[in-house]
Amino acid sequence: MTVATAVRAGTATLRKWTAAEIEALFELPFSDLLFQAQQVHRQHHDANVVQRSTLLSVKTGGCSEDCGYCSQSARHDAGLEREALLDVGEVVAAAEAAKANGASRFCMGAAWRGPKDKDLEKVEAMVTAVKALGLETCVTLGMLKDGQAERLKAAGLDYYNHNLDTAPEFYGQVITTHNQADRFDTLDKVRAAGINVCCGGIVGMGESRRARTALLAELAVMEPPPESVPINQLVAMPGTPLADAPPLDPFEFVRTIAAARITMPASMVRLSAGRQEMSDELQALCFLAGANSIFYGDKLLTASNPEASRDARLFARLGMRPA
Ligand code: SAM
Ligand code: DTB
Ligand code: SF4
Repeated sequence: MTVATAVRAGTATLRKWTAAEIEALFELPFSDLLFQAQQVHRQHHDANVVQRSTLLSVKTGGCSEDCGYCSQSARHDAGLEREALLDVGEVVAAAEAAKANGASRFCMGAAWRGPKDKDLEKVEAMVTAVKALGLETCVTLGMLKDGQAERLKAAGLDYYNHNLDTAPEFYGQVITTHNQADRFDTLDKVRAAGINVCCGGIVGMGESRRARTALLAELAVMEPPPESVPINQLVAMPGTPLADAPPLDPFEFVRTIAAARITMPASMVRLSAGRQEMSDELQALCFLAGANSIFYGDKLLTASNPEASRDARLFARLGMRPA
């Protein structure tokens, strides 16, 4: 059965996608690819609804890792002040504001290789307090040790974000202080603890199309696929090794979203970092390609994101409903 036949027959979920098959999706005429993505999208989701998650950096800068895209690595000079872990009260105030603005999920990020047990106590308190506000909870803290995922689950954690970031063949050119085997180890711990998995990657780092398809293949063959799949467009942060990465063709970004939608039909595909640099028209194409979630609020972790009022205007123009 060809990819197209499988998609039309609605059996796409049963397929083990290979990078070559996903490359064939990328090679389709743009309109054909978007048509397939729309069909899959509408079989599994309300095509006019967008879920909104708000991010907060609860521990900024000074990270031991060397991820080439990241402003928070201690090895790059992106001009960031290194900050201590926030107090629970500050986090609750930000979560209340996010809820008042309409976010349904609150995601707390820390610039760590992984949490120390002592730090985790404070993060557990944050998770419990944010959950008590009636928000879904998500954290991204780096690599977890045995027992830490269970502690987070007991505190009320709904989602753990841990990205594969890029294809195995490109990974070592971007990050040398950990590898994808380490990432899978943490993803296994999260899944085993009964926490929903949020896992995606970054495009626009100078990777090949083949690398983009290999990343999607790794995500799509997970059993089960991640519940949330953030597709980040590189935000080229001054002072990082990727500050001068050549910009990606916007249509290639849309193709990446469409291929994520087709290969992971039931997942929430999040149009993640990079929206501030996108036109409304490009974002509309991403929604047409099957994106149904965004980061919402004027800041990501350290980079800026569109103001809530700009998103409200965009949704109104497109007749889309936030969730
Ligand atoms: N330290 C933890 C980790 O690396 O897993 C959690 C925080 S880290 C900032 C979370 C994710 O943000 C990364 O995996 C990467 O996908 C994304 N990210 C970081 N900097 C980015 C940038 N400049 N542009 C796009 N995405 C970025
Ligand atoms: C994800 O995939 N993207 C978010 C979230 N998970 C933690 C982070 C984007 C960071 C963008 C750059 C910055 O704000 O420093
Ligand atoms: Fe550290 Fe995460 Fe940034 Fe890598 S992406 S340098 S692990 S904060």
